[in-house]
Amino acid sequence: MSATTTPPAYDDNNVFARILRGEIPCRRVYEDEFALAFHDINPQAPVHVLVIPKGRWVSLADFSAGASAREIAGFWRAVGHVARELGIEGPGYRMLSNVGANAGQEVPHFHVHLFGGRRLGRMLP
Ligand code: IU
Repeated sequence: MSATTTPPAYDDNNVFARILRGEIPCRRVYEDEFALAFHDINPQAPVHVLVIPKGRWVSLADFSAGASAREIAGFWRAVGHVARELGIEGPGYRMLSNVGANAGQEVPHFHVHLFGGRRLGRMLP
C-alpha cells in the first residue's frame, strides 16, 4: 500500500459547509440532527440527491473514524430513509461516494449521491 498524498484538512468554506450554515440555498429533501439531503444542482438522473453528514468530515474514513456511533448510525439511517421517501427504493437506485483526487471528489465534505428514476447504465471503472 502506498500513500502518496496526505488527505486534505477540512475546509470550513467548502460549499456544503456553507449550505449547512444556511449561507447558500439548496433544494432540501430531508434534514435531521445527523444529515441533510438536497437535490444535486447538476442532476445526472431524474432523481439525483446528495446526503451529507452534519459533521466536518472530508471522507468516509474521516467520518467512520471520527464520528460517534450515534452520528454514523444516524447518517446511514437518514440515507436509507431518503431513498425510501424519494420513491426509488422499489424500482432501484444507485448510491455512490467519490473520495479524493482519483475519484474526482469536487466538494471536500463527505457525501453520498443517490441516483434513480430511470434505468441506470453500468458505472464501474
Ligand atoms: P463529487 O462527488 O464531489 O464530485 O460531487 C459533488 C456534487 O455536488 C456534484 O454532483 C455537483 O453537481 C454538486 N453540487 C451541488 O449540488 N451544489 C453546489 O453548489 C455544488 C456542487 I459547487
